[in-house]
Amino acid sequence: MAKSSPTVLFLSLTFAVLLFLLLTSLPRKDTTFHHRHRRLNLRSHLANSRSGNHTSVIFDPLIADFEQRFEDRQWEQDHFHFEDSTPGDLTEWEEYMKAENYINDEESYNITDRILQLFPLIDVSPSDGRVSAQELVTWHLNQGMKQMLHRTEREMQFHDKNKDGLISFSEYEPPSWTSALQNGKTGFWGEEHFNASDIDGDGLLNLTEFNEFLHPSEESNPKTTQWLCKEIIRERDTDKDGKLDFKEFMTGMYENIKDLDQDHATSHDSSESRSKHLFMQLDLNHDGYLSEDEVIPTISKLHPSEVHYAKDQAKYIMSVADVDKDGFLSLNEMIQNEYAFYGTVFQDDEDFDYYHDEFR
Ligand SMILES: *[C@@H]1O[C@H](CO)[C@@H](O)[C@H](O)[C@H]1NC(C)=O
Ligand SMILES: *[C@@H]1O[C@H](CO)[C@@H](O)[C@H](O)[C@H]1NC(C)=O
Ligand SMILES: *[C@@H]1O[C@H](CO)[C@@H](O)[C@H](O)[C@H]1NC(C)=O
Ligand SMILES: *[C@@H]1O[C@H](CO)[C@@H](O)[C@H](O)[C@H]1NC(C)=O
Ligand SMILES: [Ca+2]
Ligand SMILES: [Ca+2]
Repeated sequence: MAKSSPTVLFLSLTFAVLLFLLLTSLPRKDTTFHHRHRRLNLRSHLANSRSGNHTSVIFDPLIADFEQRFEDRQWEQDHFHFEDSTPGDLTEWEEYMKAENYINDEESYNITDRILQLFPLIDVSPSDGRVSAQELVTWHLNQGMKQMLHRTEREMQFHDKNKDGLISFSEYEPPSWTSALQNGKTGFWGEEHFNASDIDGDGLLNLTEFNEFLHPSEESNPKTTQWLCKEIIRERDTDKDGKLDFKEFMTGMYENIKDLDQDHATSHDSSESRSKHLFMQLDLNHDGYLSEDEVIPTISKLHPSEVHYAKDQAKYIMSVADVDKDGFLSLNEMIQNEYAFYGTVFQDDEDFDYYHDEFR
């Protein structure tokens, strides 16, 4: 058989062309278009706050503004039953899609640029060209508190019937989803709770006080902390003696707070001795009961505050983006792992075949 047979030449050429096509089509999917597999989604806190769920804090204030706008609109419709749209307006769905398309278009919303702009705002204590875990926690906490205060202002408008900028207990009507918890004086949104948030005791809540009323776990005012402790005991105090014995502690509390016991977390003790150990740690005066003062350390587990969520988020981001594991994020690490910061709003579009088709 001749070496230069035209058939062999044809076959090897065909093979080469096929190989070329295969090689050029593969990397396109995995690298070049990598980022486009991810789509940022706007969400609503409203659905979650209705069921008492906490949603994660948004890293970029620009995205938070978008979400807030939709949330406000949804909230208005829920509370004031506004018409969905007046003629000529875009419908809510159209505006929503417009905003989502905006933040998913690299020309209009450039994530790398956003990180470049936000970096100096996060890197502040000290401004040393790298972001520490603590700086990340502070950033998320500040964003979370800002978003929380905005929602409180909105609630305030709704409840403030006489428009004096203050809420009286008779003006306040708890949202319908809490009706099961409500029995007038005690319990969340009851009169005792209201009074505890009324820092200066004038019978009216201003914005600061109302914000604390809606978020008692932020524990900024000692009266609220004291009320919360009373409530923690009341909910679990089956024999109604005003304190928790070991049995009540085990039935109503231990499961949710067991990782408070840091020094025992890694030991191999039996679970019974671990729970006894934690109970004894909390029972400061060793009388065999937990009193209101003694359950203060359990608040952070039973009613997690914004700090808790901010820490969780910072921990997650550090685990993904601190590539050299030096405990800091360099600007480069942030840009290389930019989607880690948008973890709360992006969705891998594996589930979204529509976008697969569009980008392939
Ligand atoms: C709230 O969280 C619970 C448990 O994590 C979940 O089952 C429920 O679907 C969530 N509710 C909403 C509205 O997301
Ligand atoms: C996004 O911004 C970066 C940094 O300024 C730039 O290098 C990149 O080309 C921009 N991308 C687009 C699609 O404009
Ligand atoms: C709340 O405070 C008001 C006075 O501002 C008082 O009249 C009322 O009895 C208090 N309610 C409770 C449940 O402590
Ligand atoms: C609300 O009242 C408290 C207590 O008097 C005060 O510390 C706080 O600054 C007030 N907040 C606003 C927004 O006026
Ligand atoms: Ca005790
Ligand atoms: Ca690092």
